[in-house]
Amino acid sequence: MTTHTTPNSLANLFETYTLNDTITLNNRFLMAPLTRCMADADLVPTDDMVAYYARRAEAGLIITEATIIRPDAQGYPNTPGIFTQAQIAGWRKVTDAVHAKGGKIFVQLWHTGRVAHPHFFGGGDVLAASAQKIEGSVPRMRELTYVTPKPATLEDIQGLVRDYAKAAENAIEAGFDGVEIHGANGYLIDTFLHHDSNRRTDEYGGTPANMSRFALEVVDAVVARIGKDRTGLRISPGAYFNMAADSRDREVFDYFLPELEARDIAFVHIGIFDDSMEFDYLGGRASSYVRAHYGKTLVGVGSYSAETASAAIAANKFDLIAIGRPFIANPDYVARVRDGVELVPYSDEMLASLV
Ligand code: FNR
Ligand code: 8K6
Repeated sequence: MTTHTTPNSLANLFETYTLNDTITLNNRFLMAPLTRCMADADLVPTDDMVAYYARRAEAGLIITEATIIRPDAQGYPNTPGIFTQAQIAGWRKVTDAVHAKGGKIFVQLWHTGRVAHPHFFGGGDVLAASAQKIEGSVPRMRELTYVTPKPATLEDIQGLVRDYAKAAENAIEAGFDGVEIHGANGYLIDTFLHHDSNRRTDEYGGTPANMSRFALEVVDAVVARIGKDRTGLRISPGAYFNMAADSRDREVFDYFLPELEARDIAFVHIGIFDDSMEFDYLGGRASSYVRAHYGKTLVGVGSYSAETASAAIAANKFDLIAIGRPFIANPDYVARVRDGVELVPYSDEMLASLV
């Protein structure tokens, strides 16, 4: 039998990391949020999902698949929710199973904004910053073409902020260690942060401070409800998914990042698929741009291997690494890296079942 050992060069990934006074992680690996569309018809996590997350409990922190905060947040089939008692009870089984194995788990709080589809919530408005629709249709349900969203009114905005805070409270009731607010990838919060999707002329549009207002209100409301130590945020300063780039977005994030830093939340996490992607208006990679403008815990992600992540952390490019597709292919990803065992390569066909 071959004995495997962790290559010395990867040792930094296995150091503990103190996020804050409340939470210390066993290692530097996050399981990235990964939508799997496997919740039941009531958007309740299933027993298969309990087992799926428990198998990955060795990650320093699991971020769950994006989880909707209320019915009109839904844009994909069978994505779990966290707004009914049955959903909270379903998630309680997941958090208990992960905690029993010594793991930690945050839920990713999601409203898909203009990527929502009325099919999933019995008709009604799709809310976003402005009436700028995206082209295309729902994955796996191509007959559902995206619709023109309704610009959220001031009353809608207040209701949304309340519902993010309520979802965070539900997350604590479900046993989560905290929440990651999904502010990335072109979904609701991100529609306020980019010029492509935000054409407002009121106090939520037009200037960097106004365009940052909704995101900061959500962060503040969640922090007020569950505490800053239990609140993380994912952002995409570089538009790459469900969004067109606009060089003026740079000024928005130049304003937004120091505001976030002052709030001292648990971490900021980049939303991107490949961190080697460069954005002219950010002067390079999204992660390098955020590192230069945000001085607290930063989670990198996007086509990293353990080797490239370890080198990036050693070079102080970010503090923690989130691993997505390799974690789908290898439930025991952390053990394999630690023991120097070869990884199973990811393929899209693996999305058909929860392993
Ligand atoms: C994702 N990603 C993602 N991101 C997010 O913020 N919330 C989500 O629910 C999902 N869902 C999701 C599903 C699937 C099938 C994939 C492949 C990706 C993005 C993910 O968190 C990560 O940023 C990318 O996968 C890049 O990391 P890797 O896979 O290169 O390690
Ligand atoms: C029905 C599946 C729903 C998945 C939802 C969100 C994540 C989608 C991930 C699929 C991969 C898409 C890659 C797009 C990257 C764009 C990079 C320019």
